[in-house]
Amino acid sequence: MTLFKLSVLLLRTAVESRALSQWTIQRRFRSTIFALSTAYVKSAVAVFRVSGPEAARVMSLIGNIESPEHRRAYVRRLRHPVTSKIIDSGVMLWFKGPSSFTGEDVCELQCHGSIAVIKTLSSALASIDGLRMAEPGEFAKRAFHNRKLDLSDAESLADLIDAETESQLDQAIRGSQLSGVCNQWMSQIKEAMANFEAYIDFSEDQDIPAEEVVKNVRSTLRNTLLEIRLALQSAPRGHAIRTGFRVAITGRPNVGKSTLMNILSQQETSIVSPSAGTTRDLVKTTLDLGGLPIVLCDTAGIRSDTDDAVELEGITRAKDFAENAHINVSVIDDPASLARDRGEVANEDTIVVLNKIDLLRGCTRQPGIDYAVSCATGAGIAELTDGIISRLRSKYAPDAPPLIVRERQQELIQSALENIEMCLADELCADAVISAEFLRRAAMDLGRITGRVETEDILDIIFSRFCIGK
Ligand SMILES: Nc1nc2c(ncn2[C@@H]2O[C@H](COP(=O)(O)OP(=O)(O)O)[C@@H](O)[C@H]2O)c(=O)[nH]1
Ligand SMILES: [Mg+2]
Repeated sequence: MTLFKLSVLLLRTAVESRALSQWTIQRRFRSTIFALSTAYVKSAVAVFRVSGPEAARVMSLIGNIESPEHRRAYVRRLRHPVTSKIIDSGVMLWFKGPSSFTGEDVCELQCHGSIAVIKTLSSALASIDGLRMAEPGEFAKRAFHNRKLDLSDAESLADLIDAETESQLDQAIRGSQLSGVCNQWMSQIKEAMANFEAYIDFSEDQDIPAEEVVKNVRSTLRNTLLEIRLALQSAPRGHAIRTGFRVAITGRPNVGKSTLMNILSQQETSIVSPSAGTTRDLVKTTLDLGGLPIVLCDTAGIRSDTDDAVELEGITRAKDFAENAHINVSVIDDPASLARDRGEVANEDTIVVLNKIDLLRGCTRQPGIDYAVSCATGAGIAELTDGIISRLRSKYAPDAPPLIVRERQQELIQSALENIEMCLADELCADAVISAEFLRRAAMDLGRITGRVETEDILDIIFSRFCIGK
């Protein structure tokens, strides 16, 4: 059984190591790429970026700058390299590789953000031999291959650019620390591996007790395990901050769900109508509530007295979305219907809102009603908004922003955790070869997060296996 397990492990790792070594092969980039780095809209300033071996020629042909100095800005008339016609006056910046974003020679061109200037400069750049327009993400890809960024850095950079709310910004900055943390975990795992390897190699000659090895490994990995578990706990929160907290608005037809949706999103997103069954599809909009990204969703009114197939499908979708939402805002317009409507949607995080208090006389507050509002007069809306924010904050956004934000990262870290746990499982620790193998797999998992399993690591991982049978 042990031999069988070992051969399966060896086979799988061999296949993975091959894939990884192909992944780390350094590609050489011969071409020089350029792109407009700012948006293609009329604006005060536009920036072009050029990267590659011909970047110096761009400085010369467009700005008449020979032998530029590293990190220096030159104010110049920008000329078309073929016609010599002046296109604009602007600033040209020079970054000598490898001290640049991509690690190659980079020239940055700042011009006026007029559409005509942008178009003419684009064609001027394209007319230079050896230059071509960059593909999406190609600058970052070159930075990765030239070891200026690792995969996890590139992911945080993308998150930083996509960030629309403060919490997404905080998280993108925190996410950029993930590669450092993974490298720390990796070196602790390698340290633990060394214990097993010493045991495998030398236990016959020197009397190394197995219990001693297991004890050392356990103490080396105790903190690593704790940190990994903690980081994994925050992963769902990280994912929610990146993609938005789902907030559903549910309730019976005509209670004012669509009206509330429009007030919260401050736009006419949903159709408001006195006739029941107007909203059928899920109507979603994204918004920033107190720095939190929210995906707010208006849903079909939930009722049983309809046999309209489309409406019934809408009701099914409404329930599905609301049951999986971070918060379900359940709207009623009659305090008496509370008992009946409660439990239509199974979601622990439900906020019950009594709407249309402008039409209600007497007591609108009663147990089970969290907020009483009027979408018509605006009464109570601010309190409701604060309530949604504080509910989300207390549950999903305490203290530090999460470290793990993507499913890819989460899966790899989860797999590393499982491999470490397998290694430490008592009966397995009895076999040092298998235990060490699990640690190697954990190290490979973490290496995939940054995309930087060093060639040395791969060689170690492959060749250390030849010690088996020594
Ligand atoms: N008086 C009053 N009418 C409201 C209020 N909120 C919504 N309505 C009206 O109730 C009707 C149904 O609203 P709607 O948002 O379409 O309800 P939904 O079916 O739950 O989406 C519309 O005629 C709205 O103008 C409110 O707070 N007070
Ligand atoms: Mg509606």
